[in-house]
Formats: sequence, structure tokens, C-alpha cells
Amino acid sequence: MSSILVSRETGVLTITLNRPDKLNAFNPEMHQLLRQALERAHDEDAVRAVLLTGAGRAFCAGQDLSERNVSPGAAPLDLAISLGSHYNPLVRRLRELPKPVVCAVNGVAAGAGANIALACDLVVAARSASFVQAFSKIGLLPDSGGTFFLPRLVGSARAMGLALLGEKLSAEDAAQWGLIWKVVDDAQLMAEALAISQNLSDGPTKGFGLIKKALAMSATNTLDAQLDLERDLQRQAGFTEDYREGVAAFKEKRKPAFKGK
Ligand code: T3D
Repeated sequence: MSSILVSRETGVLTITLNRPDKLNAFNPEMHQLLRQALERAHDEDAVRAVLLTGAGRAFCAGQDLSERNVSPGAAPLDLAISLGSHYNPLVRRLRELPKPVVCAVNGVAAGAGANIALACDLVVAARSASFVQAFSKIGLLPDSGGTFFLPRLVGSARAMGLALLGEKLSAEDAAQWGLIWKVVDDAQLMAEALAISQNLSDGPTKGFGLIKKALAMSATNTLDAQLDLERDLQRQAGFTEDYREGVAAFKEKRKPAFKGK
């Protein structure tokens, strides 16, 4: 059984983390297959939105700790190698993918699993799901962008509490705190996440890519720099076929037929 399942329905590429007996914890094979799936999402024009979810009762428990030999006498582990070769490229790929990525958090999202969910563009969680910055329980700090995303999403007081205490945050609280887009009943999760993904896949893909870029840059830009960036990106957006179609459809009072071009 592959540790990553990939399927495409119209413009949506669904990627499922598939190590349910390990709560979909990451091992090198899962990293490699996920990387390949995201490369496909990047390269295939027919893919216009990505939906990421997990199989079984968890979304992802972060790094598979059974792969870490910490027995007395074992050589010290250089975790920078793991972050540099696996987790950091994954987060960069998700953020830089010029297409929207929806994450359907079907259960617990812990450690890097929580922060990979937060690296996606829209997070929809099942009511029974939870988010755990489990790192501090094993002497680590939040990685996979956690120290970047958390304070920006929920403010520094809540970010610090989540990171230091490593307690489970319910999906309801995550939505209320602004950590995620929305929470839905468990039975509705996949239908809702798929509907959002399909809606996005019918949208102006190039414009969506520019929205991702502009919001990412706003984290560090001054207002002046951001205004200049908006001017430059809007120039690109205005040159797309989808912009022409959007305006034409508005004038003709019909639904636009965007092509992602
Ligand atoms: O090393 C590097 O590359 C550095 C990068 C690190 C990135 C990270 O993600 S570090 C953080 C790693 N993750 C964790 O510390 C989370 C550990 N897991 C938990 O805290 C809890 O299991 C959960 C909160 C995720 C779920 O709790 P619960 O009560 O629902 O389930 P459970 O009973 O704790 O776990 C169920 C099984 O899954 C259990 O196995 P067993 O006893 O039934 O055989 C448990 O050991 C296993 N499991 C859960 N998480 C992991 C795991 N096995 C391996 N690795 C895991 N991360």
C-alpha cells in the first residue's frame, strides 16, 4: 500500500497521506511521494487546485518517531538534515505552488503535521479534529513554519501558549482563534473540502497564484513595497485571459468560464 494516494477529479488533485496505522506520520518514503505528487500538481496544467487530507483517524502525527534511534550510545541525530532535506522543501513547495491548496484536516494534526496543514491556503477541519504543537513534549521547537505561521495567525500570546504547552487545540477553537478557515461536521468534511477545491479549480488560476504571492510577501514588506508589488502583480493579472473573461462575463451578466490562462 502506497503511503501517499493521488487521484484527480476534473481540476482537483487529491493527495491523501496514507499511513493510517502510524497516524500518517512522516517517513522518508512518504516525503518523497508527497514531493512527487506536488510536483505533478505544479507541472500539470489540468490540475488547478490541490486537496490534501489524511487516511484513517488522523491527519498527520508529524515525524515518525519510531524512525529516530535515541537509545543510549546511539549517534546524535542532526535534525537539521531532516528539516533541510524534507520538511522545509515541503513547506516551501506548498506556499510557492501557484495554485490553491485546500487542507481537509480529518483528525489530529500534530507536530509537523499541524504546521503542514497551516502551510496550506485554506484549512477546513472536521469538528472532531485537533491541532497539537507536540514538539515541546519531546524537547523540540515548532518547525515546518510553525514559528512563522502561529504568531501571524493567532497572535504571539496564543502562539507562545500553543508552542510551550503542546496541548491539543480543538478544531472549534482553532476556527474561533483564526488559525483555520472553518470547522464542519465530521460527516461533511470531505464533501465540503471537495466543493471548495472544485470551486477554486474552476477559478482564475493565475490570479489565485498572484494572490498567494502577494499575501506571502505582505508578511515582510512595508506598505510602500506592498503597494509596488500589487501594482506589478496586477499588471500580470490584467494580462491573463481569465481577467478578460471575468470582466466580459460581468458585463454580459453570465457566469465566467475561466480557463486558468
Ligand atoms: O525528527 C525530525 O525529522 C525532526 C522533525 C520533526 C517534526 C515533528 O513532527 S516532531 C513531532 C513529532 N510528533 C509528535 O511528537 C506527536 C506524537 N504523537 C502524539 O502526541 C499523539 O500520538 C497524538 C496527539 C498525535 C495522538 O494522540 P492519541 O492519544 O490520539 O493517539 P496515541 O495513542 O498517542 O497514538 C496512537 C498510535 O500512533 C500509537 O501507537 P501504538 O501504541 O498504538 O502502537 C502511537 O505510538 C503512534 N504514534 C502517534 N504519533 C506517532 C506515532 N508513531 C510514530 N510517530 C509518531 N509521531
